Amino acid sequence: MHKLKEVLAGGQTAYGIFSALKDPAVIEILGYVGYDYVVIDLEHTALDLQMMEHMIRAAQIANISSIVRTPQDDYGTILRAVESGADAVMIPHLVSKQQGEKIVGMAKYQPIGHRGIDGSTRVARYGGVLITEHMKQENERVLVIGMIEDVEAVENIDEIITVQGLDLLFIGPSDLAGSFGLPGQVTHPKVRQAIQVVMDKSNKAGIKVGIPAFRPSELKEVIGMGASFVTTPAVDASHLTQSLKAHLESVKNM
Ligand code: 3PY
Ligand code: MG
Repeated sequence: MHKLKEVLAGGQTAYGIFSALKDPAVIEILGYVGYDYVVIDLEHTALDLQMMEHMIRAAQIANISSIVRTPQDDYGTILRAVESGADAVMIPHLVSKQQGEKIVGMAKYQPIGHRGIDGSTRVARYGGVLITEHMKQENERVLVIGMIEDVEAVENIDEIITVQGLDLLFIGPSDLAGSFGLPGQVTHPKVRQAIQVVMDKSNKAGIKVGIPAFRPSELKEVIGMGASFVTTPAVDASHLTQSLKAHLESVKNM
């Protein structure tokens, strides 16, 4: 069982981070410092699929679960992420039950979905495992995570949480705030209230929810709201920028 699944199954909070830095060494560092999972981001970066595969390989070496956030709900990226060995796929802008069924169908083999069958992929050990065994293992291993980050998704949450095979949800506060016409105001009461509704309904349905904690001060709050997995700091690239900026300022002021 990979680390994210194990931590969540144990009822503990899983700690992760979005990686925008496009480098397998960063993934190894994140694993070695003790993160449970990393989100390898294909939505907001120019990362190519071959480097994505090296980053997944690095995650396996450093015992950290790999989630690939795809640019959209497309078959080509979802399939190639799981075939490269991603432990989970995270699909942005999930807004309906129908779309949820579509993404589960792409990421999971039958009888849950209709993932394309090929036994020669990296995750199938390049043809080294029995295809039926491989399909069974993959349906146990791969997690499908839908992102809730639109007002429409909040409105449709009762239906979305009924999708069979949708394992987890992850809230995107930045886009959600934007969707409310409140860009940048992730802690606005309207946004916070919508997040609370999504968390309450999802948790009641047995679907655990993740969310970024943009500031360390938000961490306790989002866990109190019902989050089971968090990204903190939210993104490796922003963290590097801020810590280097603070360092440079402090040495210049010595
Ligand atoms: C968002 O906040 O919109 C995200 O996608 C995750 O940070
Ligand atoms: Mg987003």
